[in-house]
Amino acid sequence: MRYDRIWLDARLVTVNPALAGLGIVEDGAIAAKDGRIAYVGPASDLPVGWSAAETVRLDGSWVTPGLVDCHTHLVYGGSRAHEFELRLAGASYEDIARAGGGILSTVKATRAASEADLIRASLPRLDHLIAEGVTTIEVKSGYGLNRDSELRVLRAARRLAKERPIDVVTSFLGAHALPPEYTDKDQFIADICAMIPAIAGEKLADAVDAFCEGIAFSPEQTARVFEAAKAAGLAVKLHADQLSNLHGARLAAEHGALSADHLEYTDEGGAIAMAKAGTVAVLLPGAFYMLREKQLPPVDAFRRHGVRIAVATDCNPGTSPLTSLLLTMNMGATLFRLTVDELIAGVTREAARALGRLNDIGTLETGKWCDLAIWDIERPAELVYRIGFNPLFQRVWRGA
Ligand code: DI6
Ligand code: FE
Repeated sequence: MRYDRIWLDARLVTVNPALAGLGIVEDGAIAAKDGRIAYVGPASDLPVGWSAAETVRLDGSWVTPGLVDCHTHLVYGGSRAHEFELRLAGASYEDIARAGGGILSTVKATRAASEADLIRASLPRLDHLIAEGVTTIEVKSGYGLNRDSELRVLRAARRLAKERPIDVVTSFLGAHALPPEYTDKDQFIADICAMIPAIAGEKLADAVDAFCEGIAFSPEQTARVFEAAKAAGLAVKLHADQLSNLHGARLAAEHGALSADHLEYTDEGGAIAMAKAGTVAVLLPGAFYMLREKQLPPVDAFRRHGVRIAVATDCNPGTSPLTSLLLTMNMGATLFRLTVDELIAGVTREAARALGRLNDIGTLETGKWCDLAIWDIERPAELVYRIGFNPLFQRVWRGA
């Protein structure tokens, strides 16, 4: 067998579910051919007579799958740093929203931005994630809230994959907030549903998301969005039970959602429904931290019922201005008491599952894309333990 590239003397965190724990292989080798993994496993089991155009010796460095940030609102215009100052001075999220701030201030700035402006604003955020070994990112729309602006955000998100060596998965989050030109939420939902066929036709979105919450949209309105998505052949996911329990987790599960996200107020029934449907729980400790939330997501119920857990940055200008998946892992440990194994699986295998991409990425297994993060660490726990330190040695996307 002739490989394009082989990495030897590696310690592999394969996250292969057929192996125990994180699927660690000491004295491992991994080889790429045409961008995909052609061999992964103990160096001693390499096929006899292998050769490679390039051989890299890693001196015992750790290799994980490239990281997957499976929930972001990375593409937006403007900044909300001033609102953060107001909040520090005592203003509430609601005070700010009433004064025209909050989500709507980002909507205004996003609508005013060209596609080029949006790309320019998003690249530094993307580069920060890339510098920590992220090789796949999900990006949601939801700050445009009219046809033109939502399409522009989705196009900008797709363009990011041409500007950088990264895979971008997109979600249409038209049902994020009621824009100022509407008073009737049902009418807005009808108009959002009417946009979905064109978005699917142009392949601008891989999935449809919604914000099911008292301050956003009801379960009934969310269900209408899900039906429209299904009719257009798109997967669904949901911002569920973040600030109150509207049984969004159960609703998402009943619609076969890839994931339900946030979930602080989800109850045991929601966890059971998610387990049955195979809906991944995407936990977002950055938003929990930023909002000084007290209600913890029901991690034990998820574990008991076998719900898969992913973690993500939720990178957005209001409630999670976070562009570090490593810091997110640390927050997941300190705030949610997730284990190191859960967190590493949560930014690789389970994040890939939450995007419906597990066949292609998320673990080190033969046939998947050769997306790798190579780390200068002594043990995997260091990825979770350190705060504000980036031990990435090298990032590999599609074998190069
Ligand atoms: N949940 C959130 O926390 C954010 N969006 C959402 O669906 C809030 C976004 C913002 O304040 O801009
Ligand atoms: Fe979000």
